[in-house]
Amino acid sequence: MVKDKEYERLQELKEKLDYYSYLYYTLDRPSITDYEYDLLYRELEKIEGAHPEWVTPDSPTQRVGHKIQGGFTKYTHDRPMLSLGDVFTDNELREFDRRVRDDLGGEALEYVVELKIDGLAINLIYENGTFVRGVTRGDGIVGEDVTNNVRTIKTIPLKINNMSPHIEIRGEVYMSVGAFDALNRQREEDELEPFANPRNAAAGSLRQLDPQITAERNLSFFAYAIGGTVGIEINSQEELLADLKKFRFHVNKEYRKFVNMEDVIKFIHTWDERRDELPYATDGMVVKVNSFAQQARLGNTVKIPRWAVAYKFPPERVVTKVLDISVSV
Ligand code: NMN
Repeated sequence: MVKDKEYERLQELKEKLDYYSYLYYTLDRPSITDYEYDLLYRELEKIEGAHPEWVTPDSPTQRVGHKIQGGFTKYTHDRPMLSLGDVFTDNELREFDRRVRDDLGGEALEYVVELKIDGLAINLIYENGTFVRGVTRGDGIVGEDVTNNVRTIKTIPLKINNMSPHIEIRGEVYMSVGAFDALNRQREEDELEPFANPRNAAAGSLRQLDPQITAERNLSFFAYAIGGTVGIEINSQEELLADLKKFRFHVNKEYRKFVNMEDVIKFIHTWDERRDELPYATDGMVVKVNSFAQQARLGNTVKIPRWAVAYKFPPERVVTKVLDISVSV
């Protein structure tokens, strides 16, 4: 009887701590003090210490697990993780728009435009509301199972508000500018080669065999897509982003919906000018046809979807000054 109560308390603590972490890390809106959180955490550790058989990988105490022996195993994605076709100019965006409209027989459509975060794509699998696996994109068909490292990322929920027996959530693991600068400062102090950019740093950090190192690297996650699922009906990208938020994922808030390409182009240029203000690196913007029914009709080529395109920002302008004399080459 007492044991049952203790077990119930353990479940309650796991849920509460996961929820408080979500408020704290994903929404940036904690509802309890760190002191209160730490007391609950310690209570959970105590119960788990007395009952090691009750410790499960979805416990908040298990975010940092053991070292992986012998490298990562391969995992085949249920649905391929396609890459996006790149465009570099406004006219290429207009061409994309013309082709999409032609293929849809001239019917009305909407575009959802999102920032393209410069990190690495990952596939997260949840079963009955619990995180079970995290896999890198790899070649799009087969990726590497980096579950133990993914679990260390605080904005990746261990429990979600969706009880589908199988759901794949896709998004970007990235390193914020703050975390990247701190990491490189530390590496310079330790006389190690600094990382060239936040994407390399994120990729290197996610592929560590020791999750402790990944945990220290302070990675983050934005969700933006869905892969194979069972029993979920979502009709558009806009609806998907709203649902991902409800499930407890961190969704980048800068996305907008448009009905014509000229407005998309203006929006993209606004961000090209302002992207230095963002606390994470971006390398472009993604334009997606909003309706999933229209996406399905447009279909995919072997490698890329025909309903989305990535506009790549030109490389950031670097001003070189030598002894106060501007040098032009
Ligand atoms: O490793 P975790 O459990 O995420 O905690 C790290 C730090 O963050 C701790 O100092 C903890 O107190 C704090 N934290 C606070 C809350 C809160 O709701 N006040 C939630 C998650 C973590």
